[in-house]
Amino acid sequence: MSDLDELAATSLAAVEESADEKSLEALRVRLLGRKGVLTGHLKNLGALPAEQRPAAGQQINLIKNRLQEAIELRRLALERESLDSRLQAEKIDVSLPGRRRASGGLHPVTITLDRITRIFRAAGYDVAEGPEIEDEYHNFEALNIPENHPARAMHDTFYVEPGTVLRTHTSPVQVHVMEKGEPPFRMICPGRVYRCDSDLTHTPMFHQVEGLLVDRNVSMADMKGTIVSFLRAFFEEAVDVRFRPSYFPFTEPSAEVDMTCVACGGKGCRICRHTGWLEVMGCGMVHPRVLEMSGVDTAAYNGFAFGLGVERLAMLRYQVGDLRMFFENDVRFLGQFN
Ligand code: 2NL
Repeated sequence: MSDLDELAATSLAAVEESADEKSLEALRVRLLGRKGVLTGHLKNLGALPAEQRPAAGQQINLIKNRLQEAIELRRLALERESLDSRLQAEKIDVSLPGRRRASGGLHPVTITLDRITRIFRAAGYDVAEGPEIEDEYHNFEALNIPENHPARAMHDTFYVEPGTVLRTHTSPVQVHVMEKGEPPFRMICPGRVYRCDSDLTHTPMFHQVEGLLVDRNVSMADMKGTIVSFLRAFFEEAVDVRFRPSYFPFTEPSAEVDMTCVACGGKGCRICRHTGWLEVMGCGMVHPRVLEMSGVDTAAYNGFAFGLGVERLAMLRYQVGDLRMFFENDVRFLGQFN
């Protein structure tokens, strides 16, 4: 009888100590299974003296029932524990904010192109585009750039094949428009242009916007007013503008356009090389030969044109000191413009 009491005590302790459902089940089989310890005791009842059998049988059955109950309770507890720890491990905080996908943005050159385009559209200009590969006629001849002009030299122009070039300016687009249409023309031509030139301040590809206005009785004053208004709109400042005589084969007269240095306000600094002025574009009255070659009646019409470098204007507006920043595509640089 005391053997049975001890068996009950150690078995109950083992049930309480079993750490998981698998070892608890192994323990159950060992104690209560068909070949288990308790079953063994029941089978051995016959070996006891007849007067001891009922009490012993009763006690074995009592222990069996208590163990069964304890095992079931322990099983439920372990089940609950493992469910709790799974729930804990798989817990998600549905109130956390979502992970945002970093959004891209426009390149500063694109932003600047859009800005220039918007200003001229508002003034009634059309936007024209054309191919980056051109024939020499449209890139040079039609713009009054003769065969032996320095701009034609191999070192400035990328030749695709003899007679075919990567456009060195967007003027050929304007030539195409004039060839096809009838005046008046009011257009800007934005786009990539190519020059075989590469150093600190020149890249083999850059962006240009050229403008052309052809109508009756167009004057230098119209050109100056247009350019001054554009620069003030673009820089959002009451900048001063001056026109310096210059030379382009496709305009006569021609001028370089300077404006108040945006960095020092005209006082003189490193950016404007202590002149107070920045050169920002070129312009002129369209050479009559250029109009004639494209089929415009020069007895009735004349016009003005201008050309500007987009990267240069972007550098001045955003105070970027190095042209190469626009072409390295470092996202830490690009990300600052949106
Ligand atoms: C500059 C100077 C200029 C033009 C471009 C032009 C176009 C036609 C006819 C006449 Cl179709 N002229 N374009 C005129 C004057 C100057 O660009 O320094 N650009 C960066």
